[in-house]
Amino acid sequence: MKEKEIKTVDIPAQKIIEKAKEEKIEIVWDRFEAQQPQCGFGQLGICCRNCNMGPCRIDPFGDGPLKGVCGATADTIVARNIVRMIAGGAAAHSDHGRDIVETLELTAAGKAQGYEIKDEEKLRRLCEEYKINTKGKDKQKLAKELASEIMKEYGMVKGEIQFIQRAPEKRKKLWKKFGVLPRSVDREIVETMHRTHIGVDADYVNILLHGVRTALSDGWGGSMIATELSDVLFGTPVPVESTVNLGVLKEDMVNIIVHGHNPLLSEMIVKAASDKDLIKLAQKNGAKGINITGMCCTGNELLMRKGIPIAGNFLNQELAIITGAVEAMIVDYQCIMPSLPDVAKCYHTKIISTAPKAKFPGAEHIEFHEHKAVDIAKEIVKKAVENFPNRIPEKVMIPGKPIKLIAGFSVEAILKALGGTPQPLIDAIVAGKIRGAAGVVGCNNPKIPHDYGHVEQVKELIKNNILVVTTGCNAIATAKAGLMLPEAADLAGDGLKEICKALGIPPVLHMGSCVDISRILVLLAALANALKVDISDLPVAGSAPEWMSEKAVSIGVYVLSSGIFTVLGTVPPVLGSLAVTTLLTKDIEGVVGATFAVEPDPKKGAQLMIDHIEKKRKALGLS
Ligand code: SF4
Ligand code: MSK
Repeated sequence: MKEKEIKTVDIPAQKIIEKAKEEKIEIVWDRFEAQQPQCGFGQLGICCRNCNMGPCRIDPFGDGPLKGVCGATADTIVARNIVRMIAGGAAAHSDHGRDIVETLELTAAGKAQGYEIKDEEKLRRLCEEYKINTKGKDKQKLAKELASEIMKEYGMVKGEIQFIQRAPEKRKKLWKKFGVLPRSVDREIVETMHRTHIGVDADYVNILLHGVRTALSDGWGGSMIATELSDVLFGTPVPVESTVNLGVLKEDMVNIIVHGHNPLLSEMIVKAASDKDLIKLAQKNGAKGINITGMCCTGNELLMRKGIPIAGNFLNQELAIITGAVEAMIVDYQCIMPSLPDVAKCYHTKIISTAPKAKFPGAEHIEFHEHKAVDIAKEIVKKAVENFPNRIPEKVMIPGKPIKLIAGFSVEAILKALGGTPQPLIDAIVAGKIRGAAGVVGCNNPKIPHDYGHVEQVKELIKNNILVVTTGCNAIATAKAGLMLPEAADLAGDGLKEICKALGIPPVLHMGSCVDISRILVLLAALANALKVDISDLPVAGSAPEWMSEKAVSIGVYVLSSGIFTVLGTVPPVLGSLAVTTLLTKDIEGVVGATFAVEPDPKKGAQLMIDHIEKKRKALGLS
């Protein structure tokens, strides 16, 4: 098929890839090609660098060594490697969450410039969950107490993390039975690093069970904290219209792209961009104004709450610079290619890093601090505005027109669209108009044509009357393909089409950034609780057609461990151990009630999800 042979199905991106070729700019696909053939030991997960007697590698054909110097087998090595990936991903999400908690604390103390508590109702609801007495207390006092309670979740000394209580009773009992209830966020990550040290845990089942516990501390812990407290600070998303693709850049404006994952600075950048003096300066410099756009999940955060247009997902980041129209790309952390400053050198674009924990050689660093967030944001926007006259008009190419979309489907917004309860959704599922729901999420990966896996799989699902909820790079990919418009219901099967038209919603609902997969967990827990069943009984499935990051590994494992069958579009590095592969794709069903499947073909992957959903419907006695 033609799509499989090209680098991307994103048409504006194709034009910029051509431009990169003409201008001899090295981009991600060139480096991917230069890496071929990639290391077979690494692909199978059977190399170990956990101590200096190594590195060791296991011969997958059985002709060479079957054990590392210490005696570790392929099973041990593969299990250790994959849980270290989980720990990396859980750490990234959860540390992001911790940054939000700290800002909430500073906001409560009046020490965070420009921040306020936007969603007091959610703040009060969360306080009640944490058993904080809310009577007679103002939002400042409550925010202080909540931040202090939530901060304890990171290194708690007793009990389990609070949000785990949101899961259905059956699920909690199961997690307890298998000893995987997460005790605190940091503890599980630290214990993963301990267990995988030379000479500690060598039992692959025991190691993987701890991987489950670590991933749960992310999904029902760090990520959920990041989502909930971002809503408290910046507002809970409601449906909002916007636009997407590289065409959101404007030829006559100062273009600023905010990229990464954390909304703390980018929210302030949006504020700073409406500063009258900065707009005047932009006009003085020959631009009509200042155009803020997003990239990856920082983009998703701003899109969800403010309707800020989004320029693209993970594999669009270098291409955005190659348009020649970007005055500054402001980055925080996660999924930021270290190649950006090299690409930017060929244009006038400034790459500005802002997080003390994420610096990039060749980028300018302007450190972000909450106590003078607005001042810093203005300083950064000013740099971009002053850079506009340096733009080289002959190098500018904005490829095509943006696509419209509707985003902003928080759990609260979905329930509101349904009239306040999940019952209409349940009724539609029971009646068979909607066969079930699928969460399709995750990154881009040059191993798969950019966006092809996402778009084809989602189209196939909605065609078969499966409602799709999405976050992260899948959300951006499907939006670019026009699937986030109510009109896209015409591509859905008759039942889903009827429901979408009645509610005026698209068949693909944008639920936010990567940490917002926690919203999907909350929604599923609400559905399972309403039906008095476990999440694993619901006609739902998950998928990550183009995943690449460690965060995606953690997500995959907490989604699976929450009882959701999950299809992966790229192969995780576990095939070097038959035991680990069998456990993850088969035997784990007996533990968490779900398995992983690996299917690079997105349509076949969709079929696996559809079959699973139909199996679950049958088990529930639905037609
Ligand atoms: Fe080799 Fe064992 Fe050291 Fe790993 S921990 S590098 S397998 S000796
Ligand atoms: S941005 S983690 S590439 S989804 Fe959240 Fe996209 Fe994956 Fe990053």
